[in-house]
Amino acid sequence: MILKPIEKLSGLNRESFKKNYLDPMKPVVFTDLINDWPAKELWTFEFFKINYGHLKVPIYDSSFSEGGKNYMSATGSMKFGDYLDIIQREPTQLRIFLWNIFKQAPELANHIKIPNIMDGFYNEFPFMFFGGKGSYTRIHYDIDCSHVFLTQLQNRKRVVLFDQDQSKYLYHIPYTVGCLVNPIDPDEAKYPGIKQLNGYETILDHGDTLFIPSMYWHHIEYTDGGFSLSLRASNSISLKAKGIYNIARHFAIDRGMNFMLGSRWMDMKIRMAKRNAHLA
Ligand SMILES: O=C(O)CCC(=O)C(=O)O
Ligand SMILES: [Fe+2]
Repeated sequence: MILKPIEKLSGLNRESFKKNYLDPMKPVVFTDLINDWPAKELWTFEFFKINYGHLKVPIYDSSFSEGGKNYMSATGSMKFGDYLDIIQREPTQLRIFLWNIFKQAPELANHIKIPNIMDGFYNEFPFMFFGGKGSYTRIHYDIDCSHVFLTQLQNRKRVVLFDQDQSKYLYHIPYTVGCLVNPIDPDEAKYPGIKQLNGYETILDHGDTLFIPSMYWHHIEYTDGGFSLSLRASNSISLKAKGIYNIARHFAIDRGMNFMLGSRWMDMKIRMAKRNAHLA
């Protein structure tokens, strides 16, 4: 497996971003995209605890992607302040995933700004991700096919990326946006295709923004307890159409089969993933 470091740049303008990263679908880290956001300095653990600690938040653990009962759903809920205490204090697998905090706290939108590095940002879908030290968001690609701008706002996280052309060596699980391989802890004996993998990696520091091109595989490891915010953008009708198709297929086929067959459906998909990698 080869993992190349992702370039970290400041001062990128629209033209050079389009030419060198957006059009060729190449990831890059901006070190200065949010320099004008009040959130960059304001949003600390203490800030959220004092002002929003009372909110109830959905909590996820590692069963999120493991098929069966908890597949793709929250494990429970907790007071936001209690959750922040935990991730500040100790390693934990507990995460808050894809949380639109602005629905409960619309005034927070004044602390961020939609970048003008490209057109097509969805103003209504800023999501937040929180995780404890040692937790991870398993490798997946985003089902809606938008480009993602992931900004680190507290401490650091490690991100590993792969283009779609690597799907077979990742043992992509059919009908899902997930795969069998864990790129941080690769088991080459079980998944020999891993040796062919060619991807990217980076550590996001406070204030860094990672451009994840549409449909790129991403695996995120919380090297520290911390949080980030993602903004999404789509610059083409065909990407939007693909996203809608993907979401419809997921709900019709994957969730439906999971409902009927439970963990047997996951077993079937795993066999298909292994067969595809073997053929490749
Ligand atoms: O940071 C994370 O834990 C997950 C981020 C992610 O998957 C996304 O922004 O699409
Ligand atoms: Fe994602």
